[in-house]
Amino acid sequence: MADIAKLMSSLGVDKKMYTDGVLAVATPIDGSEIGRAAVDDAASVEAKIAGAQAAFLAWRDVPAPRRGELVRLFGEALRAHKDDLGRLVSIETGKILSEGLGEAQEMIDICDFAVGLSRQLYGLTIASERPGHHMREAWHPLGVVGVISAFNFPVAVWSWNAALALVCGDPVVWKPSEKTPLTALAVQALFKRAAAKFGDAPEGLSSVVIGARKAGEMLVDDPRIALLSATGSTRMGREVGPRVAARFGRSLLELGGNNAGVIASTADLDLAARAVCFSAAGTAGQRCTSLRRLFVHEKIYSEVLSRLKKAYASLTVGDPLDPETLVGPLIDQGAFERMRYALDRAKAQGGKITGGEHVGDKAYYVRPAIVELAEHGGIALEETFAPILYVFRYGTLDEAIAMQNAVAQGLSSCIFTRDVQEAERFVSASGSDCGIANVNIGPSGAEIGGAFGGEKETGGGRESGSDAWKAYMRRQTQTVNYSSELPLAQGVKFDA
Ligand code: UN1
Repeated sequence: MADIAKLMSSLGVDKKMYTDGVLAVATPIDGSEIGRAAVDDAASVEAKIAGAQAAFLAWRDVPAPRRGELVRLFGEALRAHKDDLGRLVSIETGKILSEGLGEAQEMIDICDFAVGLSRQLYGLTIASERPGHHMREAWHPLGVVGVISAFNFPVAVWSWNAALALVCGDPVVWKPSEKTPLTALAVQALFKRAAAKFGDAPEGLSSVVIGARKAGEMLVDDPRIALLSATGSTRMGREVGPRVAARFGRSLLELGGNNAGVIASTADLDLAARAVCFSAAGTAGQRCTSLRRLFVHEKIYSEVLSRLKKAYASLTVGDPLDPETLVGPLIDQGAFERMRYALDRAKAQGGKITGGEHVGDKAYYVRPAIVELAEHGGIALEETFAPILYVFRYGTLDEAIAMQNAVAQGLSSCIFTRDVQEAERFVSASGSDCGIANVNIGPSGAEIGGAFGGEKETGGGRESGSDAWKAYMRRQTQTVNYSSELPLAQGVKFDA
């Protein structure tokens, strides 16, 4: 693809890095090869971890607002190259151009957030029970952060981690998905430019390791990786979590989702149908926040289904770089086969399937599928990374909430209603059990300002906004005695 050489050169990537290696990279647009990335061997992963650790020793003493300046410069580089990076994301992942650009924008947003944060890494002051003492809580840099990211948000999820980690004083070693190394190399090149502008950023502050499982395992097992942030399947998290815990490292897991929506009888059906289309069919169902299960009130079930089927029929499936396209290809053959498998199982469960066909004969384009199921169970309880929407009827809101919560995952959720009681009930303590609960918007497409992540098998981690930064720092409780007495806490006497 001629485009690639131009994009990579404008983004500043050395040609050798992506043409001379052994890792073949294909675009899901037509399956053609777009690069051969150089792969890190064990010695080079080791060198990058050691480099990051050395960088940590210097970076932790740089004042946080100054660290923020580096992230500001990086955000500027992203702004200047948003179009090229967004296009590269589309080519490497198959998401439509508008979403590729959105991903680059999400990186810019988190950089802005982190720059402000660099002056707000606040701790508490705490009242001491002892005279002449004060207590406070300080947040210190934690150490090297390892990031393992997935193909579907190949660069934004890294940036959520990296922007926060860098202002918190932590270097980052990044292992991107083997399916999307080119965007990682491009982002690393942009970071290098920002670091050069910054002037005295230590070498090793940000590095990328390209490779298979072994490279990821080295990050998981290395005690110098103070925090391992991993995004991917629950199966991956089940391995990573205990291994990091075994060395008492910290992990931040963002794993599977099986996100649901409830359409109540009072909902604005037009708005709900549009939101469902974006969150279930958009990104070809390959967001961890994609809508996968829909509970529709029985009174409006037929109306909603006919609207959805009509809207689905008009979705343009095709080349993600074409501005008319709304649904690009699945990432690869494996994804396509998993979709087929899920639809076969749904059929065996008595599901009524609309859509889901293979479109064209090159690559893995599919029509998004709607599957009407009578019973909530079986394949609908599993996350299939494809545009399949399972639809169910419900009678009472309690019933809908119970079904929506009756899966192993707990990432995102939503309700469509104009009834304030229903909306509040859904987001209450006994409502949705997910990390994200929305009213009158779909479960996907979160802004960076909130904490992102979920409960249960989603892994419990929180990234991005709010106080997610605390995971990247160590908390220190300090008690300072500024008197000449030595009173002991809890009134203990010990007169030696
Ligand atoms: C992911 O799919 O791993 O909320 C991240 C969203 C995006 C991030 C998705 N902002 O859909």
